[in-house]
Amino acid sequence: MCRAARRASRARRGLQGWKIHAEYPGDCSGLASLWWRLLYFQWRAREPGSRAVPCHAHAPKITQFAPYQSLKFESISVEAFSFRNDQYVVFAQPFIGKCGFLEWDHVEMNFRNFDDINSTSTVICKPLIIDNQLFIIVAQLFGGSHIYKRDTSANKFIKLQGIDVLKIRKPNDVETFRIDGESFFVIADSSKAGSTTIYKWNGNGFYSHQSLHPWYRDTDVEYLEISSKPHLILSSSSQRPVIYQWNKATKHFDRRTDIPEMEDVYAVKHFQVKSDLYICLTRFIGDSKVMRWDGALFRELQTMPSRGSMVFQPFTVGSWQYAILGSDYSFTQVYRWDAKKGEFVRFQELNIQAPRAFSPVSIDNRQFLLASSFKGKTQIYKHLVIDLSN
Ligand SMILES: [Ca+2]
Repeated sequence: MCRAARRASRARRGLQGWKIHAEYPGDCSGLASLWWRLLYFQWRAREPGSRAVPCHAHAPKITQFAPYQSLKFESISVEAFSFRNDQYVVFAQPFIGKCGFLEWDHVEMNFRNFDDINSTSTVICKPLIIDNQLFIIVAQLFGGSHIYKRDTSANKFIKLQGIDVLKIRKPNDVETFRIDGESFFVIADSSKAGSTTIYKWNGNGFYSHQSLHPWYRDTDVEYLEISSKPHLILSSSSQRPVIYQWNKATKHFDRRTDIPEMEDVYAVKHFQVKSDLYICLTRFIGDSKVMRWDGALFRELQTMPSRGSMVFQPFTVGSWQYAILGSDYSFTQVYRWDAKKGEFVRFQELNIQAPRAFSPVSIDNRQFLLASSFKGKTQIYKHLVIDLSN
């Protein structure tokens, strides 16, 4: 057995119970080649739609997400960010009522507590860095939402300002973005009386810049560029997702179009493969979808069955493009982009109780996937790459 085969065998033993996705190397000889053929055709049998990879095309690599660290709290959102050369993650913990910050411990090789912002019914803790200053938008279901600032000399978070309680009554999502050097955030409000509102940094504080779309009970907002122009996509409980385009002259967003025949979309997230733009649309029940921008509108590319899905998150790890579809009633599905097919293929199942958000993070040349769980332990997975060619 050659080194590659021994390594593959070890990797396979270590991956018991996990789906194995391998690219058939074809350039091994003798026993190794035979073993690889077996492994490869077993995989083909499980993935009947997959095509053969040319013998010389790729070094054989297996990737997977392996459980790494389990955190003893429930969470509803997660964000990873770096600030002054350190890497942090923050989880919104609605039941305890706080934004819990963790930092990477370079010695113990795990995430440890860093600091908290205490609040009530916390649903989002969104970091925003402007001119080397760290702000945290803390969205709460009760008691109004607030913005905190990191005081680096005192080593603590201090409250900077409140957010207008007339507009923001039931925040469901926050996104941050920059246009022409100016910093903004937008809060999607899911109450009938509230209004999804964009806020702008003016050098001293954040001021409401534009309210979009009252009355529709918005669940999610996504910032993206379409043909290099800033856009927002708003998902609502009561209508199809609406696309807004930035108007350079008025410095406001104008309604451009909606996404046809897509009712009941809970959230939209975008990703890019080379120069092509795609969106993942989450539906709680029925089919979640992947759509591709064709230059004029988004067209359906793929449908994935949803079993109580609140999140369909695309993300990259190195050169791999993934998308992860959470499920409240079944296993969470990880999909991996197949460049030859130009679509996602099923990749791995994860067992997470009521997943609500995912975030990848890269630290010390290690890649992790953070998974918030609304009804169980928050989970951290490590992205493993096993190179079988060495
Ligand atoms: Ca969003």
